[in-house]
Amino acid sequence: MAPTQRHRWFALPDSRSRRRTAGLVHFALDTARDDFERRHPGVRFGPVVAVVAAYEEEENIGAVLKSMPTLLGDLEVSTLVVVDGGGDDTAQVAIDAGVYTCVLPVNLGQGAALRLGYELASAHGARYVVTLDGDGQNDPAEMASMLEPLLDDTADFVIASRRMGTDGTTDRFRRAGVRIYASLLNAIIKQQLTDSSNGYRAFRVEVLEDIAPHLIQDQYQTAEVVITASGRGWRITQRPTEWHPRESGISKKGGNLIFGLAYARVILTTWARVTLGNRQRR
Ligand SMILES: Nc1nc2c(ncn2[C@@H]2O[C@H](COP(=O)(O)OP(=O)(O)OP(=O)(O)O)[C@@H](O)[C@H]2O)c(=O)[nH]1
Ligand SMILES: [Mg+2]
Repeated sequence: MAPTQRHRWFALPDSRSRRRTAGLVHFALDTARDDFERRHPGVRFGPVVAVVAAYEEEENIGAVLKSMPTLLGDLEVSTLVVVDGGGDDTAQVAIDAGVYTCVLPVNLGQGAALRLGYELASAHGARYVVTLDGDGQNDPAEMASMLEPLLDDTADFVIASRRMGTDGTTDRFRRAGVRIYASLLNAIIKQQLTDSSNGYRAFRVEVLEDIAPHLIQDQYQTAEVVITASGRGWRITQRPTEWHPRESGISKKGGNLIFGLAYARVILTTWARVTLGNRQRR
């Protein structure tokens, strides 16, 4: 039977620029997947995969990769750097460090780069995935502590907390933002997280496989991941860690006001999406 026109009253006209952008994003992702397969044919990762999304971090990422563990207990750790486009030598630094490297031809944003990392980790044998920044703010030596709740089976998803540990930031607005957004997020998802915007996280791979189809944020992705995982019933816990000042360069997330507004928008829109999705499923 031909589809009725009734439900098309409120549909927006199809936009060529939206189609073009979607097509280019697909093209960039496919190019990066091909690049990865060519660089690492038939790879099988260790059970722990550390995923680092890096955009123009040539000055910082070498030190991060040097301190990456290769074994935690009897679990082998593989490091995967997803180079998020950019015009510097981040990719070469990662390749020279001997880690798995996947290079996006253009900058798609941290959220998109991480989603590609989750996909590759899951496809090539990861059981646990740890994400951390390439700018030196997270300490790879704390990875064992991050994984502990997963290995003890007391949680499915672990978030680092600079508030329970040490916060080396000198920016008091950022420090206040961490508290304000954690409170807002806790109020809506009924958790007691102290640092929900921390990018240092450890997951069972099943959590990522479950939430990945629901993730759309390209930049301010930490809140989206927490709200989605919580809404889908995964157990979340936190671990004290140390937050170091950026090794060099500046945050690419914009000034504090822009960062703050964009982050609040992500919290509210993701919450609306997850709540609506859950209602429709019931
Ligand atoms: N900002 C930004 N970061 C990206 C992007 N793609 C990958 N990243 C990486 O994501 C990590 C976090 O980015 P930062 O700009 O340091 O943002 P942040 O750590 O959340 O915030 P700061 O506290 O300001 O450093 C770094 O390792 C970046 O290299 C991108 O498009 N934009
Ligand atoms: Mg940073």
